[in-house]
Amino acid sequence: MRRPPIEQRFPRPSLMGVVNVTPDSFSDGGAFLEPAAAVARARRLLADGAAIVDVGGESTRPGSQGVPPDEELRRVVPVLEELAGLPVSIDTAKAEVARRALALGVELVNDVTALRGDPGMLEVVAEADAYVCLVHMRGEPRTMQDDPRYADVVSEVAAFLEEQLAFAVAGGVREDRICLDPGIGFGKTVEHNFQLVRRLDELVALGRPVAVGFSRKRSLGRLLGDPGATTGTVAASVGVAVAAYARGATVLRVHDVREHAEALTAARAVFEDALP
Ligand code: HH2
Repeated sequence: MRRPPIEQRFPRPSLMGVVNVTPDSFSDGGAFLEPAAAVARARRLLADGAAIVDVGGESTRPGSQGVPPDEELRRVVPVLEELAGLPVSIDTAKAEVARRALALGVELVNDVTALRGDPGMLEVVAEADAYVCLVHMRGEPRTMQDDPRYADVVSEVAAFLEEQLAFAVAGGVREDRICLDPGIGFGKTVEHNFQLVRRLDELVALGRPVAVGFSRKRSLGRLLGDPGATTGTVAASVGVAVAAYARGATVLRVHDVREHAEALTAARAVFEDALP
């Protein structure tokens, strides 16, 4: 089966709904660890308007230690089996997990290490002709929030994503399978995160669709005045998603799909004269 270019598969704006099959994700850890709960969540998010649901079996929250491949597989495989035939992506940095997921019909690999985490990942993605999301992360989850510094966060993230895009294409991934993501919260301060959305046009200029995942992240809670916040509100998430869309984002990775779908339908009617 030949896939259409990613721009066709995900028109602007498209929603990626988050399904964390983990005990410890930062905003919903443990809520969907049972396969039946995760499957029900995924179906709900698709019914609410998600273009795809992103199933993940390992938390990448700041401080997270990671899990071995067999534990990650044990969490996600029963969920992917139940969701066969529906639009699903796999949130993993492990080639073995991606391979199993693609064999079960997943169409996109969402790799927060942008193909650097596992030397086998590039080949797995290329061979399956899968869509792939390349995400910027400074360091690794265990340490990434230890005083992150950049001379200019936007140009450094852009240079990194351009390099990983070239690496993927050189390794046999078609360019029109690839989207790029600045990795909100992955080794960034509150100011870095907002600057990346403010200057998102500099990432859009790389010529690939841009995904943004700001949903419920702690920078939103901190922005609203709680210096110890570990999550952000749904309303703040929706606000930043609309702003990211206005700055050129194509895919918004979110936990609360219905609220984002309503807000983005209204925003799109303004920006693109797109009445349903
Ligand atoms: N953020 C998280 C996980 N995967 N993928 C992309 N492309 N972009 C992101 O910003 C992104 C991501 C972290 O959020 P979440 O999955 O809700 O939490 P956890 O990693 O704790 O499971």
